Amino acid sequence: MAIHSYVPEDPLEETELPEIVFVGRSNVGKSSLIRAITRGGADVRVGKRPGVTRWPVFHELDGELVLVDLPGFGFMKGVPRRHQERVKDLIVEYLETKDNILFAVHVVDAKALPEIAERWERRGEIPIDREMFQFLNERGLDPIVAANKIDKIKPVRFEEHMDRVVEALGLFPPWRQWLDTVFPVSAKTGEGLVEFLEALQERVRKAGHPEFARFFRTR
Ligand SMILES: Nc1nc2c(ncn2[C@@H]2O[C@H](COP(=O)(O)OP(=O)(O)OP(=O)(O)O)[C@@H](O)[C@H]2O)c(=O)[nH]1
Ligand SMILES: [Mg+2]
Repeated sequence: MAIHSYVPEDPLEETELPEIVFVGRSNVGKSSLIRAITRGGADVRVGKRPGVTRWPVFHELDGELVLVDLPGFGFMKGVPRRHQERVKDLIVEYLETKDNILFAVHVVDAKALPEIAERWERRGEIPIDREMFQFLNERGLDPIVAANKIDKIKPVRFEEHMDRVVEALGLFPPWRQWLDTVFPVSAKTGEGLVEFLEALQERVRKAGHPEFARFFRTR
C-alpha cells in the first residue's frame, strides 16, 4: 500500500475521501498507533515541525482512505492554556463539520487514565475523556477505544485496571462486556494489535467499504 503523509493547509476543506479519525489526549500514543498499524509506513513525523505540531496530520492510503491524526487535546506541557483551548475547539469543529468520517478511534493511555479521571471526579468535574467519548457517540462516530500502553500495566492488575479504564469512559464494568468497543493495545510491543486490526476491518465493512479491509491486514 502507498501512504502519503502530509499536513493539509485547511483540514476542514481538504478532502472528500472517507476518513478514520484518531482522537485522544496529548501523549497517549495516537501517532505511535498509526505508525504501528501501518507497519511504519505512515510518516508520523511530518506534524512534528515547529508551528504545525498541533495541526491534523493526514495519512492517505492508496489515495482512497485517510487516517487522520488529530492533535492531542487536554494538558500539553509547555503550551499556553489559550492555545490548548483553540486546539480543543478545532477538534470539536472538525468532528462536527466533516461528513466523510467513517468512524473514530478514541485513543487513551490505559495506564494513566484511571488516576487522571478519578482526580477530575474528586474535583466534581467530568473527566475529559468521558466527555469526548460521549461526544463521539452522540455525533454518531461509533467510536472504538484503543486502550494503549498496556505494556505499562502489571499483568496481575490487568483485569481490575481495565475495569477502571472503562469506568473512566462512563461505561459499566466488567470491561470484558465491551470487547467489541474497547481494545487493549501496546503500540510499543505490538500486543493486542491483531485484535485491533480485525476490529478496524470489521468497522470499515460495516461502514460500507469492504475494500478498505485490506489496509488492516493482520500480517
Ligand atoms: N510504553 C509505551 N509507550 C508508548 C506507547 N505508545 C506510545 N508510547 C510513547 O508515548 C509517547 C507519546 O506517543 P505519541 O505517539 O507521540 O503520542 P500522541 O498521542 O501522538 O501525542 P501528541 O501528538 O502530542 O498528541 C512517546 O514517547 C511514545 O514512545 C505504548 O504502547 N507503550
Ligand atoms: Mg501525535
